[in-house]
Amino acid sequence: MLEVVEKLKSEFEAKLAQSKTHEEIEAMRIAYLGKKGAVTDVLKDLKNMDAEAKKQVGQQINALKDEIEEKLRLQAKKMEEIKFQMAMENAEKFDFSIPSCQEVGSLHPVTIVQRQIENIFKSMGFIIEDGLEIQTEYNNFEAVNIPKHHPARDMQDTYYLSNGQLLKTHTSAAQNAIMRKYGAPKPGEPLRVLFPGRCFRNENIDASHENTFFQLEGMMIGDNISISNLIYFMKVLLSEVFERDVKVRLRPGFFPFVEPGFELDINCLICGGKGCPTCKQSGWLELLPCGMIHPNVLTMGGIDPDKYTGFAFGLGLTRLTMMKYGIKDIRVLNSGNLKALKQFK
Ligand code: FA5
Repeated sequence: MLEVVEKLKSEFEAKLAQSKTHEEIEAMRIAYLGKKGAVTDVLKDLKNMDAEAKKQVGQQINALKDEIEEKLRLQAKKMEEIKFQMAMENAEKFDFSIPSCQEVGSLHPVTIVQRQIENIFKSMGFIIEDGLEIQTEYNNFEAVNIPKHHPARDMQDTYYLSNGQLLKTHTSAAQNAIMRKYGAPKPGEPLRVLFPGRCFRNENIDASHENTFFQLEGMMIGDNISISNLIYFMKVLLSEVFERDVKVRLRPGFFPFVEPGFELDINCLICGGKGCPTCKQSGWLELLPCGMIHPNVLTMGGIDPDKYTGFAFGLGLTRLTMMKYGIKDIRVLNSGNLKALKQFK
């Protein structure tokens, strides 16, 4: 009987060496270990043996069963490894050291200028805040001293949402929340915040007006802030961005949230001040309105106007970008025309 077991074993090994597929392995499992398999058949013969032989042959057969199972398992594993190896050899070869993308993207010109200004102001102790695009009427208007029915609301044709909120018409909408967030400044440590953002107005679109455009607002509040601080920061801003002298003019401007208020216009860099469609033939472009924060606005922001003063400015960031790069028409900046936008690196 032991010879039969030995024969079975060598027969199995010969077949196993020939096997190449999972199907063949499965067929061998059935042929040897299945209900009607060769090993099972031998087990059936045990009942005719005496006790001693039963024990000896039984052990041999059980060992063979375990061995067959293990060898089938290892053979299946080996096949998987060979399959994987072959797949790897046939796979397309990549050189991972070659840069994957030949075309490198670029930042939008407005983002480039925004970051430049942020860096200038950060170096002067300003923190950057991110105002919400959807605002309440209170934040956009009331909190900056533009009560209901005030004529200034008509100057900023507003997109209202069905829930009564609105798309912010100017970055000044964040003033109140920022004042409340940081509170009254400590002596000698003025609050200095910069808050760029996208604004929306239901405008007639032309070369210098879009219905979606960027502003960049700055605010400084302390116990001794004056117009000369305001003028200093405006000068730094423009000379750093343009890296040369640019002609500007300061004239009185009316904004309910500042008193006094100013309009800072830039001499049109597209036509050199001669007059063109970008500056509507005037030679000047409104760029940087500013002023001393109105006491009402400070009060609504929780800051005592008898103790503190401050300035604010609301730079037309999209227009500044146009002037810096000589872009004649504001629509280019919202066009998604990659060919045009990629020039500004
Ligand atoms: C304001 O929005 C004020 N909140 C600015 C301000 C802040 C004044 C703090 C004082 C103190 P104005 O509506 O003028 O102001 O807009 C500011 C700038 O945004 C303009 O000078 C202009 O450069 C830009 N701007 C306004 N409307 C448009 C538009 N439709 N398209 C592109 N740029 C615009």
